[in-house]
Amino acid sequence: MNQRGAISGAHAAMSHGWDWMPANGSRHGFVLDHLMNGDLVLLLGLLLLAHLLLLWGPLRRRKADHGSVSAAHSRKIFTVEIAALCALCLVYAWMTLDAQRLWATDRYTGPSPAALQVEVVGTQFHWYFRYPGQDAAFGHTKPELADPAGGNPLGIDPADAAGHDDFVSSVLVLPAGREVDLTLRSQDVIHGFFIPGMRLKQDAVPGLVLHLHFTPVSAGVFPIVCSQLCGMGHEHMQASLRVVSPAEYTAWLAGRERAAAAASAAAGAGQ
Ligand SMILES: [Cu+2]
Repeated sequence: MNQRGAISGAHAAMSHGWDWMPANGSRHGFVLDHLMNGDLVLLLGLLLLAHLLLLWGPLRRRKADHGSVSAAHSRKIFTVEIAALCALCLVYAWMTLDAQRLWATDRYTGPSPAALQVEVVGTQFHWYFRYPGQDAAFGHTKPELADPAGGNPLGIDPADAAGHDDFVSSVLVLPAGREVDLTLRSQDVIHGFFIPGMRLKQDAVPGLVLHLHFTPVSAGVFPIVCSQLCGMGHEHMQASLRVVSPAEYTAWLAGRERAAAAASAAAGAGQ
């Protein structure tokens, strides 16, 4: 069993029914949940221990002041307190390094070349998801061509043939079990692309092209929200991730690609 499999099993064993997070649907989320639950239990234990030490130390020292504990013993108590605090610092350092190692494993390793490519664009106050079509290449976009009412919210340049089969969806549809590489952009201000059920959060920043890769493993519908206060309509900036079986995804993709091809042909005939 690999590390993720082992941790996935551990997560199942740790499911107590009082978890406040939504059910996890991503492959990497099991490791994150395991880390967070473990750290919270550890921190609760340390909190209790620290308060016991805080009570125990002064009580012992008061006894020393009344002569019932020798000066040498008092110094010993002080040494024990310092040692306990040093041990606590070491535990915190270990927790930090453990979290950093997990972050590096998930974020500093790029997606596999076979990962599905989807572009995510945030704009006040919508999320758009662009699929590259059968040529697997995104067409160029121009901000001045962006026209949501005219059916081209992202400003896909009709002069670029690579964009003719691109299609834009208001729902992010992905097949379960396949890695996806999201290309994240913003058209206006900073938005926060957040899928709690996938344990995924990344800002979309104007002028930057950022990537986010993950593998959904559970079929279902997962809310997508904006985690940055991006304007007066911020609370309406919501969308959905629909994770389906590979067969359902293939059928959905074929339908959308046919529709995009028909629209492109109609636009060409109208010119
Ligand atoms: Cu936003």
